[in-house]
Amino acid sequence: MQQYHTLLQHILKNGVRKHDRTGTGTISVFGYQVRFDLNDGFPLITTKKVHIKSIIHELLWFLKGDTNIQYLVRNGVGIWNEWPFQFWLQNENPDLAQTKYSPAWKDKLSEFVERIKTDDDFATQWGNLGPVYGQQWRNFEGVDQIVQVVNDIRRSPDSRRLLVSAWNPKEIPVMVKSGLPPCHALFQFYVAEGKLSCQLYQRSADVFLGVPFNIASYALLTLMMAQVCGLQPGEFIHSFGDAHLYLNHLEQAQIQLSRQPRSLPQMKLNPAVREIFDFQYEDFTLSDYDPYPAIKAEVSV
Ligand code: UFP
Repeated sequence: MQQYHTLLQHILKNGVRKHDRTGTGTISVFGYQVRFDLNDGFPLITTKKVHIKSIIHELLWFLKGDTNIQYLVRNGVGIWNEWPFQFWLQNENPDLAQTKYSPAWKDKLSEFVERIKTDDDFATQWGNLGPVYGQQWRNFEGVDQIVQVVNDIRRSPDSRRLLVSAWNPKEIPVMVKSGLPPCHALFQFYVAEGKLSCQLYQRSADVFLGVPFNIASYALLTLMMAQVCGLQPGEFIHSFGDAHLYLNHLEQAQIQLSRQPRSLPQMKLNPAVREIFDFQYEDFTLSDYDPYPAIKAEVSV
């Protein structure tokens, strides 16, 4: 994962100070590209521990076309909780919403998550993130882009039109209200010499916290798509718009850079799965993952 370390170094060296929506402040570069050959191993960062379970469940959740966090919380995945929680809290207790990460705020978050898990009506009302990734992938104004792209890869592998867009300009205002407009906005597949590659355009990237997840997620999607299309995996190419380090992640980035990357783990998919929507959590096996310990950092919401 030298490529990821080079990106961290590039931002530390060349990033310019930039204000941002969250108020935290960043150093940022515009435009960068990283390539991973999926035959070299599974590109999961080794210089800190990354929670692969969340990545797998989130990807299955996108593929289901689901936009309600209930599936995620029932599977112990909390990565999307803060957005609907803050939205709910602004209705419920606006003062507490201002005290993010205080003990009382954290208690309330646990209570919220528990209610989402157990109370279907509450989850329907407050757990939905709006028309985010899952919906755009499976129902972009009535178009199931995943079904379409699988069919297109199978029938016309040489096509230069193998794209999926989560960026739906008409629905951006609705997404802003309850969650985030897509960060990983657009991806394209490419077939050559029997191998499937994927390139992602990510408009905005929290390089310390978000990007290790984003790399693993799209690498996994590429492996899954390759298998169900009868192809070998090729490369995952990650193209960035605003690639930034939040100012409260700089020390963590230095700690990570002081660690020497280890050899990459292997990701095995159950070879019996032949359709993209048939994958279950149990169909994925990660082996030889020997990361350094996790590094704590606050997420800017
Ligand atoms: N972010 C990521 N990857 C993701 C995701 C969010 O890096 O998958 F959902 C980060 C990027 C940015 C923030 O720091 O979340 C989104 O803020 P904005 O919409 O202002 O770009």
